[in-house]
Amino acid sequence: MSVQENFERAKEQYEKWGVSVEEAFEQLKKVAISIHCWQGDDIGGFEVNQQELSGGIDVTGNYPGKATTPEQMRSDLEKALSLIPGKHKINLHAIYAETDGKVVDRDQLEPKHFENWVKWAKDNELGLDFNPTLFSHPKAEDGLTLTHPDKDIRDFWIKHCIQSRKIGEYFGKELGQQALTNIWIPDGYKDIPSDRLTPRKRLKDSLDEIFAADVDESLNVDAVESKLFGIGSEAYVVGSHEFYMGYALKNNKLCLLDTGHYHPTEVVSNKISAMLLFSDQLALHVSRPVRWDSDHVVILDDELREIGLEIVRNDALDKVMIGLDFFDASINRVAAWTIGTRNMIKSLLYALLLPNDHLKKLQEEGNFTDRLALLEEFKTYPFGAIWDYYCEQMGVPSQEKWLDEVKEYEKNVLSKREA
Ligand code: RNT
Ligand code: ZN
Repeated sequence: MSVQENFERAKEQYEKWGVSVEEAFEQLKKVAISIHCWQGDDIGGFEVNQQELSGGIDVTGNYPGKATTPEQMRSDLEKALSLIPGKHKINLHAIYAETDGKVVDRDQLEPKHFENWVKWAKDNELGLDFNPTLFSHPKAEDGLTLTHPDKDIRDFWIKHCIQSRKIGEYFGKELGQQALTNIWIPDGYKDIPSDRLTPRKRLKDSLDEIFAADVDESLNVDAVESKLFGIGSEAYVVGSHEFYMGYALKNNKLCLLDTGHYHPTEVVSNKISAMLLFSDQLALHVSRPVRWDSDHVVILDDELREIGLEIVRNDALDKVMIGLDFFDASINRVAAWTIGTRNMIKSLLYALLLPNDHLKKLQEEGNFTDRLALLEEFKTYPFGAIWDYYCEQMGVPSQEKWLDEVKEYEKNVLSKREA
């Protein structure tokens, strides 16, 4: 049976529940996922004086063929994007600046250092998001940045964050699509602090200074990303969830929730409805923690499905900015992007195909038997047939056919790169 025939049959099954598959497609097409560039080069960046990765995050694996130049990275992204249905955004970090062989320190970065990215984004009809890079730098060697006791070091990073917001503003202006600039800092301590308050006060003051700089909010919106622990900051992270939740609510900033940044059994899916009652928007870093914040490639697991459901059934597709954050250097990196991003989109489609109003009603009526029974039965509905058809409609390969294209690309391009 053809993809089309399978689709027609599958569609009937969803339609008997009053679900419009076409309407689901229309909604899904409008969702832009913010695809993180750093899966492409193991968060190396293109700085002239490239530093080793620091900040308590780690990438493991040495699969050949990683991007070592901006041109290579853009070419790899284009390959991945050709295998992912929809129009999306690319999420850059400050270390991906192009400075023409000159050393430009982070506090001196400007929009002009991202001109090539903007041109490329225009050519490929992509939006861009941004992140200041407060790690992999001599001034972040002790794991402290915006909370550093040394004012000069704090000032350096404050300046970097202000410049970053201006770069986000430039993206928004050039691309006609608002950019999200997200601040994540590694600051924390390996062992039990004797003072938890002072660093947090300093973080609050640093953020106040950063956000005092004038940036057009219609072009750039700011987010702050919390964390529970990192390598070397196991006992205490200054920018905890409570810290940023309070800060964001009070200062009208977006909270960014990374799915790997909570206690192991704590889930982001359960936070979305709560947070959206108190703020208009929310940002996500969808990742997959395996026993720790390991940043494995996102798979279509229970939690990803639950995140999709929470966004869709709460009518929050335009309130939750969905970004990805994983980095696996043990597999083909173009495949990693493709797998993770396709899964994120799949989870939204899965959610769009459920009779969510009916399921809500069952709960209101206290009919927990039907609620459980249906939620379980829908797991084996012919979702794959709908997904395959969507992919073909959107001009990208269905099923695992994309893998052949990645293999071709590996043979013709990636394997020819110097190790
Ligand atoms: C680290 C944070 C942060 C980084 C990226 C590279 O734990 O998740 O978002 O992964 O900025
Ligand atoms: Zn993150």
